[in-house]
Order: sequence, then structure tokens, then C-alpha cells
Amino acid sequence: MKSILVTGGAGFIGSNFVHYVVNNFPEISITVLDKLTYAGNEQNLKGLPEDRVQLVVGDIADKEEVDKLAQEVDAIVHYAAESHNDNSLIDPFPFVQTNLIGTYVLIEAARKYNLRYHHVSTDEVYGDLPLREDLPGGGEGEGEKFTAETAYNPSSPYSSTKAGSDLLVKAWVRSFGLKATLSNCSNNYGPYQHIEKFIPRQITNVLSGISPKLYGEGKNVRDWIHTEDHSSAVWTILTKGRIGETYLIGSDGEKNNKEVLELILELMGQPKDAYEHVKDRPGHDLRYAIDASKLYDELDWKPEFTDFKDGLEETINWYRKNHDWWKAQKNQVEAKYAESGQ
Ligand code: NAD
Ligand code: TDX
Repeated sequence: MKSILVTGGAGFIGSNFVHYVVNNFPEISITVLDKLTYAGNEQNLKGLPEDRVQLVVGDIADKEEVDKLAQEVDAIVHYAAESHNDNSLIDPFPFVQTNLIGTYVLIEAARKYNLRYHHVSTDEVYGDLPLREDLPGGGEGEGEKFTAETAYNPSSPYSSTKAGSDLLVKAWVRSFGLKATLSNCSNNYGPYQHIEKFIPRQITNVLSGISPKLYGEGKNVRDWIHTEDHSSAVWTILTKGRIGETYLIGSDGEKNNKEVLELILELMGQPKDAYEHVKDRPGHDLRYAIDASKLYDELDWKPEFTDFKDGLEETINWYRKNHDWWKAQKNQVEAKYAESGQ
């Protein structure tokens, strides 16, 4: 494999993956296909060598564009998506268009040119789990974390369109022999994450003198993984994964939202209770938790960022240093949240 097409490579996780590949695999050249929606930013690829990374601004649902690019690469790694649950509750259409139709266009191109294809998905396709305290096994028993065998049960327009895209890929593997792997990862944090998302929203609220906003009671649990670990996992699956298989990616990072917010406040020198409770998200998933043992055992992968506090501190410092990267969007993002009482 010498050249890969990375869709959504100007977004949060996709751009981190592009940096990861450039830094670790000098033989690989990358074409990024990204529509540069509100979530995509050319700056995320700044400083990367032009002879190894080419940005094509375009839509994954554009058959002609995708067909042209697919002829020039050995593999497609598909990150592009409409990715924010709250947006999907206000206007689901872009989610249906990009996550379903866009994926369809990509897998048809991968099929036509017999390309290796990796599909990046989310743990949200499995719905949610009960809180650990409500489980007899304390969250460690059979069926108490998501595995690749867990039944799909998505809750939001975002997660249902991601689930649908996964099912398209699985069907293309079975019916057409598509050379695909899939991964479902837990919540990512790290540099370049859009400030609409929980962690960067709260960090940039503190930096802007706005009080942080916690949905409901803050009991909802997310299983946090550093985006650099997500990148190394995707690379491992792309190069060593078995065709047709799904690998769950996670690094045992379960925390409830209140704990995460309190830790951000502590690391930023604020009182622990310096935040507001706001309206909860409709259909808000309670808990996500990943059993990533298949990835550990079969592909010998392990995460590097095992201390959440250190990773969070580094992330806070990134937002401090990169004020110009997020500042222009802050008022608009907060105005949109204010409209929905959040
Ligand atoms: P993001 O919103 O930050 O980035 C998405 C990127 O896709 C942007 O650059 C955007 O411009 C681009 N894009 C959107 N529609 C497009 C289209 N039609 N054509 C071409 N480009 C388009 O999202 P993210 O958080 O980086 O998520 C990336 C992928 O990882 C998604 O598939 C998401 O479902 C998955 N994922 C995210 C998380 C998470 O915690 N953020 C966890 C697991 C999986
Ligand atoms: O201001 C907020 N306050 C708050 O309490 C925001 C924006 C969120 N929250 C809560 C909602 C969630 O329980 O924080 C948690 C995390 O919220 P998001 O950052 O919106 O992430 P989530 O909905 O969990 O989905 C994320 O992880 C899985 C990504 O956005 C998805 O793309 C990925 O698939």
C-alpha cells in the first residue's frame, strides 16, 4: 500500500490520522477528500509536506469526483461524516445525505477498483448501556460492555445513519466481496476537535469567561480515548485486520460528564462547581463502554494515552495556544446552543 484516500481528513479525527500517518509511515502518500463543512478546516493540515498530502475539496457523495480519486489510490479510509448528535436533532437531512449516500458512493468506487476500504464508525450504533451502579456485575459482567456481537440499537439521527452506513459496508462485503474492515470507536478527545463537542466546548467556555454547560445531571458516561490512540488503532486494522471483521476501539476510559467537567475546571484553576446545568439532550444515551479485547488480543494493539488527566491537560493547553483556531466560531456555536436552551 502506497497511497490512501482519507475522507474527512480536514476534520477532527481524520486530520489527526493524517498527521499520524505522515509522522510514522514515510512511504505513504495521502489524498484528503473533504467538503470543508463548518466542521472541516484546512488549517488542520497546515505544515504537512505538500509532496505527501494533497487536499481535494469535494463531496463524498459526488460520484464523478470519487471515481476519479479512487483510480489513483490503493485504499480508502472513510472518516467523513456529519458527526454531531445535537445537530442531527435539529436537522437530520445532512446526516442521511453524507453518512448514508456518501458511504454508498465510496463503497461502490472501492468495489469498482477493488480497493482496500476501512470504515470508521462509532460505538453509538449499539445504543446505550445501564449505568455500572445499576448492574449486578458492576459493569464487568457478560453483555455489560459493547462488543462486535452487540445488536445495533441506535438512538439519534446521527447514530442511526452511522449504523445504516455500517450495514451497507457489511452487505457489500458479503454480497460483492468488498475488501473492507470496520471499526467502532468510543468518544475521542484531543487537538483539533470542533468546539461544539463537550470537552472543547467547556475548555473554550472557561477561556472565554462563559460558564460551562452540563446537560441534565451529568450522570451520562462516555468511554474516552485520545484521538492519537484511535489513529494507531485504525492503522493497525487497515494493515493487519481480517477482511469483513469489525473491531471495537476503546481504552477503558469510562467517566461521567460531571467528573470530566470537574476535572477540566480543576486543571484550569476554577472552582469545582463553576458551571450551569442546562436542558438535557432528547434521547440522551446513558452510558457507552467498549470491550476492545478483540483488537488487543488479535491485532496486538494497545493505547499510549492511558492517563486521562494528562491527556486532558495537554488538550487544554492546545486550546490555550490555538486561540485563533477556534475564536472566530465561538459566538456562533454558543448562539446556536442558546436557541435550544443549552
Ligand atoms: P468532524 O465533524 O470533526 O469531521 C468531519 C469531517 O468530514 C469534516 O472535515 C467535514 O468537512 C467532512 N465532511 C462532512 N461531510 C462531508 C462530505 N459530504 N464530503 C466530504 N467531507 C465531508 O468529525 P469527527 O469527530 O472527526 O469524526 C470523524 C469520524 O469518526 C466520523 O465518521 C465519526 O462518526 C467517527 N467517530 C467519531 C467519534 C468522536 O468521538 N468524535 C467517535 C467514534 C467515531
Ligand atoms: O455542552 C455540552 N454539555 C454536555 O453535558 C455538550 C456539547 C455535551 N454534553 C454531554 C452530552 C454527552 O453525554 O457530553 C457528552 C458528550 O457529548 P458530545 O461531545 O456531543 O459527544 P457524544 O454525543 O457522546 O458523541 C461523540 O462520541 C461518539 C461524537 O460527537 C460522535 O461523533 C461519536 O460518534
